[in-house]
Amino acid sequence: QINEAEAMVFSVPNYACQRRTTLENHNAVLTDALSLLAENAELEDEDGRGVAFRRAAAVLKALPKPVTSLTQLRGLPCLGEHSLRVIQDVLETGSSSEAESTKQSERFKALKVLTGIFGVGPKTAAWWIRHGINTLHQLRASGHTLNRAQQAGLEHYDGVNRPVTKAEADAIGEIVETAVTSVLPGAQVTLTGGFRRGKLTGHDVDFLITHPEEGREEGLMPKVVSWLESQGFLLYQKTTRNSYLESKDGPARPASNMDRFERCFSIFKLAEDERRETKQPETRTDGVTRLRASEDACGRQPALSQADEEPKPWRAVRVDLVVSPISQFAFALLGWTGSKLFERELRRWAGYEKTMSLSSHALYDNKQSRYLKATSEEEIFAHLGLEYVPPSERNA
Ligand code: DGT
Ligand code: MG
Repeated sequence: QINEAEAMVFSVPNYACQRRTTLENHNAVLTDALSLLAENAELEDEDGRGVAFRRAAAVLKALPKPVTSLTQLRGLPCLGEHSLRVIQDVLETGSSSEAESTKQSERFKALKVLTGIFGVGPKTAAWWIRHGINTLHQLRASGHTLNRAQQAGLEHYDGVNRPVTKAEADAIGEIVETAVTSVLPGAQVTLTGGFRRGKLTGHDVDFLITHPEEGREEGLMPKVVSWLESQGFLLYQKTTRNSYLESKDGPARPASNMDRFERCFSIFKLAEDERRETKQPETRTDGVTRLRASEDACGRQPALSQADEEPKPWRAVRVDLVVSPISQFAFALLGWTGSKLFERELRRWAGYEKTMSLSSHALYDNKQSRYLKATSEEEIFAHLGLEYVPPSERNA
């Protein structure tokens, strides 16, 4: 037991975008419990409660040392009564009884299984549960009509719910790069999402595509998708068109955070040999990187989980593609790198502290009634009066 008087009292700024949050987490037991409760709130379609738990977890992720006593947390932001109760329970007993009982509840398990189907959200899952459907087996047997996304989600359930490794993300990056430069030479592909923040695994792979000449990116997505489809890389895809420039009020103040880029939600078919071999020049010449990539790619899951099933020479991977004009690229890059909470906090900071509106397209200054241009993420942070935070420190 550490003497309370000796224990360090922590201090962190209010907004996650003012903090540097690396992947090194000294309070994983606490943040796992709070994240589980956040996930449960989101699965129950109670986003407000979800955000409160996410904010509390993010504060603990930013601490330089493990928390040993509640008094160290005095004065910290975003720690509500409920979160503090959870923290106290973990500090006193080693685990959170609320998180543990939630994890074991039939409802949580059912919601998690059903929303694990690509194309199924909390509302659909809750509706199914009300109609006695708690498992994939029951769903299949029920004869409920599924839309195209859900059908694909059910068919590729195991692949879509298996973590994607960095090696697999790089292999898909190569395929996307080949597709994009085949249909539009000079176009550029950037890996965004969690992998850009340095995560070693992810639930999907996110890419941002642009062209250095404004306007050349128009109509690019259907061509990329056709190319990928013709090569047999897509198990499912749905493309939504850019409506930002077409909206009636023109490129006026973006009304919501809703993304209006050309976007493709897809499920990729990634062959075993592609997963094993990363053909990027830098990995080919760098023995160490390639060795690590191969280890990741043929690691535990395939051999073990598919041992008693029909072995597949490929796996399914969720991939998101977004096309942005170069004039909005910096905003899109910032908006698609995450984490989700970091993004939310950036927008909250912009609105409450700066009277500005930030989206993945633009930054609007409500006081000056004008857009603030930026060609880099650094410029956007500067407009917002924030110290620049690199992607690897946006893991809030
Ligand atoms: P993951 O994939 O679970 O390992 O983790 P992330 O951080 O890659 O999360 P993901 O893939 O859900 O989203 C990546 C980032 O893209 C996320 O931080 C926020 C952003 N994002 C996702 N969906 C949308 C959207 O519909 N609109 C906008 N503007 N941004 C989005
Ligand atoms: Mg992602």
